[in-house]
Amino acid sequence: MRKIKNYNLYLVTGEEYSSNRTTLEIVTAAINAGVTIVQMREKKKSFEELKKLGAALKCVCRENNVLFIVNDDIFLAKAIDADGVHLGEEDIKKYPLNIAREILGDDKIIGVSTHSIEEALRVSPMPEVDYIAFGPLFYTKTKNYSIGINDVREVSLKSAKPVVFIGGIDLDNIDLVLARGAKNIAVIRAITEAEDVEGKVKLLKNKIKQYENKN
Ligand code: 3NM
Repeated sequence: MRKIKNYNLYLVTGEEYSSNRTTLEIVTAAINAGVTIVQMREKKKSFEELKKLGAALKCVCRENNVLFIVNDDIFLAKAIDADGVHLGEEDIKKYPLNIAREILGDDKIIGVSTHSIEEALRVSPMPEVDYIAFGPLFYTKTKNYSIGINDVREVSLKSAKPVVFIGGIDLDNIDLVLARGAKNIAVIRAITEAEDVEGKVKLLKNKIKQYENKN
């Protein structure tokens, strides 16, 4: 269960970027069109609201064999029996990875955000870590900096675990990332802000497939 395969289109949710559609609507459409991992990341909802939404999202994910990851909160991930949790620096300060692993158990996926090549190469070999995210590559509304694409190739080659690239990725720049060896792409707005969510997912998936077929 814990092994993450490559060539995923990974949707991170964000109701504030969903143009008056619910996260459940966006996720359902995105899964229909081929998203393979979903992370629930809703910064404005309470624990109880997240528990309810999480249960519904997990249901759609499970029916479609899609991994369901919860952002930030180990206890929420455990409460809704998600497939795993995605942790940032602040989360790890509160609950070091060995504690997070103890709480979650061996079967759950732990992903960790990284923002530099040094951090990526330090974090990826840790035994508790199943994948890393690397970004933000491009300008994105949720961060006040971007790190660019210079290290995409090296991180792809040297990371001990699968890498999910994130941050401002959309159809107009995804080739720059994939051509440098990226195998997994995560997005919020490229999908949540799309007028035609299914159409957009299919286009992004096709890009990832093109590079998968080349390898
Ligand atoms: N984490 P969009 S970038 C949630 O680099 C998140 O750790 C990032 O949103 C990181 O695809 C990011 O809309 C935002 O740019 C991604």
